[in-house]
Amino acid sequence: MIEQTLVIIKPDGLKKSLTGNILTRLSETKLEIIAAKMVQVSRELATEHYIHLKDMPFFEELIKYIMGEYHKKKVMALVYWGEGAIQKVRDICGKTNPEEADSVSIRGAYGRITTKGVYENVIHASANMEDAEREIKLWFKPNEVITNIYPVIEEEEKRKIVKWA
Ligand code: 3AN
Repeated sequence: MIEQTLVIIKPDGLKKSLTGNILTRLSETKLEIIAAKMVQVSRELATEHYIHLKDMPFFEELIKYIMGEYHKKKVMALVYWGEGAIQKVRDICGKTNPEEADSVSIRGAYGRITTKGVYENVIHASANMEDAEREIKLWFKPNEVITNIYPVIEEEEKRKIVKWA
């Protein structure tokens, strides 16, 4: 099935200059990149993204980690698209726990567990189609994605915008 999946290169990945290595590994999937941008993650975005983990003891540390409090205050967000995209990307990422992840996977090669017990696993990838849709709609506006993946609506809106001077 043709699918789309959200990938985030997390602050530790950027701090460790792993962007190129990670994108190269992901290119093995032969999937297409249909959206990409740098993001400074707000507390609101971080909380919404990890809402399913809000009752976990490591939640606050996880929020600080994805906001870049421990590395750089930026992440790279991408959407990969193509046949079996979700599983193909998850396979290359490896298991959530970097110590359990296959050592040739991205997380196995580059991830670590901090002394506070947070998994710094350098990359996020959507777990299933439902999560992918929720996450892509959270991180990207329709006009930032070059392929029509979800239905859109058009609305007139008058508001202040910032443009190049
Ligand atoms: P995945 O990112 O593999 O889909 P989730 O959604 O369960 O896994 O977890 C999101 C993030 O929360 C992980 N990438 C990791 O940074 C952190 N995390 C998950 N489980 C734990 C745990 N048991 N201890 C510490 N951090 C965790």
